Amino acid sequence: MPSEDSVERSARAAVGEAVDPPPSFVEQANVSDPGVYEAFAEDWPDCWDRAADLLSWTEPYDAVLGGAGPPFRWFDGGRLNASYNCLDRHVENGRKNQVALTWEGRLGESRTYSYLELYREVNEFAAALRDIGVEEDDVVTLYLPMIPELPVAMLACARIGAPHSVVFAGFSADALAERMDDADSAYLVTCDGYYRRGAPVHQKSKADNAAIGLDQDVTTVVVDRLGDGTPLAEGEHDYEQLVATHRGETVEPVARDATDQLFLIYTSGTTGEPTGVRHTTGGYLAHVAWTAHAVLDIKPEDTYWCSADIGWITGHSYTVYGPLALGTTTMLYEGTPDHPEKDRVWELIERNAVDVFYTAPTAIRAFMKWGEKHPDRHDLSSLRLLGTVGEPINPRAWNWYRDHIGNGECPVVDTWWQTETGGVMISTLPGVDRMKPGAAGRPLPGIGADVVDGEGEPVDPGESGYLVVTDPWPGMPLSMVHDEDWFAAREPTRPSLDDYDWAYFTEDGATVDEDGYVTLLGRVDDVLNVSGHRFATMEIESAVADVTGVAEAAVVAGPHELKGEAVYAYVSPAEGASEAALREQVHEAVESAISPIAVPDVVVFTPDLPKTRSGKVMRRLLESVAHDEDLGDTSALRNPEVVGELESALDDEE
Ligand code: 6R9
Repeated sequence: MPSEDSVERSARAAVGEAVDPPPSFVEQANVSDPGVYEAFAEDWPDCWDRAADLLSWTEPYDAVLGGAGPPFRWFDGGRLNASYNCLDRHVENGRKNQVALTWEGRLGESRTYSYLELYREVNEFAAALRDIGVEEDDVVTLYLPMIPELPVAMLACARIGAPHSVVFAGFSADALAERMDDADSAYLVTCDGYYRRGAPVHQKSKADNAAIGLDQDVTTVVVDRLGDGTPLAEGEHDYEQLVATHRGETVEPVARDATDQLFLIYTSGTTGEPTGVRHTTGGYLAHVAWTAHAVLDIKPEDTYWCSADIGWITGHSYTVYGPLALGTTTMLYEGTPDHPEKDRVWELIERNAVDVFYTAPTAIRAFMKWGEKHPDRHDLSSLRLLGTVGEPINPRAWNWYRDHIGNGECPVVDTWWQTETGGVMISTLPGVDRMKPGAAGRPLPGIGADVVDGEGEPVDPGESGYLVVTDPWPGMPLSMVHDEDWFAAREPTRPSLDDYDWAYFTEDGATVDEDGYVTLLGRVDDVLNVSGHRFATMEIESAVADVTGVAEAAVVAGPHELKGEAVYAYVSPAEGASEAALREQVHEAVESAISPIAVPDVVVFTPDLPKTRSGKVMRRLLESVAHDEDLGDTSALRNPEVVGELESALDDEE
């Protein structure tokens, strides 16, 4: 297990000098009362009424928190509809002409939807989905790039109570098939193709390949993204035509129980198999609306941009549901940050007068590398708040972001959370707290979290340990697909949490300082975080090991200046296999089994993998080799001679 080592390895993370939020920000902040932490603590769990109050309920709930143990039932007895909350109520409140969605397309196109326009298209597509047979609780898979039809389809599903399962567009046919099979999803919305860095990606043929291996018959809707009219097979539907057929129709939003599933999203867990996390309608929506309000300080009149792809949880919570529930203008960008020029992001912020920008450390590190001349060319004075998510951010990048993008005046929120948590759990409140570059902050009001040692005892300030969540939170999932007892099952893994009535182990290492600020140290399980995207080492490893000519393979995380972590594949080739050809095949295999993002950065060939006497591959050692660290005692190895070969093979590689 790499656990303790990886905690130690990253324990070098330093925290920079604390900074106060500027008074001008505090004055206008959605939440600026320092008493908010105490107020929540005194009134837990009823404090979460404040989050629920940001929503419109068809039926009020009987209890803020129901259930004495997992599954907890947040806002039990309440009924609501997420699409009503994101659309209808803003239209009804005289805000129909405000822009809900502004889209910047890859080919330089742009489109905006007012709340009324978005409401109409969502209604029409909801009617269309019903027409092709989708019923309440049917899972609809959405396999689309960053185009407006993606949030439209999500909200249309939400309207009729059909959980969506968004599969990141960059995932392969195999990955799509695996997720559709697991979710038993018989409906798919995809597109003909799209351009990535000028090259066409044939999305529809990936979708077709996925469907071949599935037991269920799949009904497919295709968006004509390339604009060249895709020929459709029997039983396939064209998005435009479907919507046109239902022009002007409205669909009554289905009242869902607060604990009914809003959507399903797959993430990489320790097991190596993608796990489907089911998020609820009431708790999830309340959590993301509240955190979008309190942490991201979103106001209805803002233009807000979260650069994450909707294929990941961040895009679900903070591009779609949180901002639209609050009635703001949310921006969607289809392109890449360096195309056509490396100032693309800043040009978009200037042109759209973006107020709040939320991105990932991996992007910030790339911006730093490209240099401040790019942001300096643009007027970024519309920005009021900056946020980051997905990985630890080092103080240097944090300060660069604040100085060069925020002109030293915008607070920066470093928000820690996970697919499993649904929304932000640890961050500073920008209108209340001092910021410490490199530390995410305290658990938010109403959130219980501790850093504990292996025995489950809270560690002393400055010591590293495991981050655990000690109280239920509204955005918690009801369950994982096929694993109803997921929370219970995760409890005893590591560390020991026997002393807690209930706790959730996040699989992250962390330290905490004397003010309760948490600094994250990275995953302690076998999950890689490449540019903020989660992959299980086992997932990648099995794709590599499947290549003919690979005798044995192991995949570990290595360092990467921009991506945070790099994928290192150690391959022992079969007799007579050509290394050059194998390297190519390994790249292709991972790209087709998972995604181009997961393709190994480094492939090291070695005659043998280092093994313990019981024959287990010593991953810890492979990680240390990748990090160019002292290897410590290798005497427990069955084949210690392989170590020197590995090091020199890696030197050649680099
Ligand atoms: C939202 C999201 C979750 C994992 C998480 C942790 C890492 C996320 C972080 C952070 C340090 C932050 N992580 N935010 N690490 N500081 N502010 O990213 O969800 O894709 O499920 O990843 O990402 O390791 O456990 P997800």
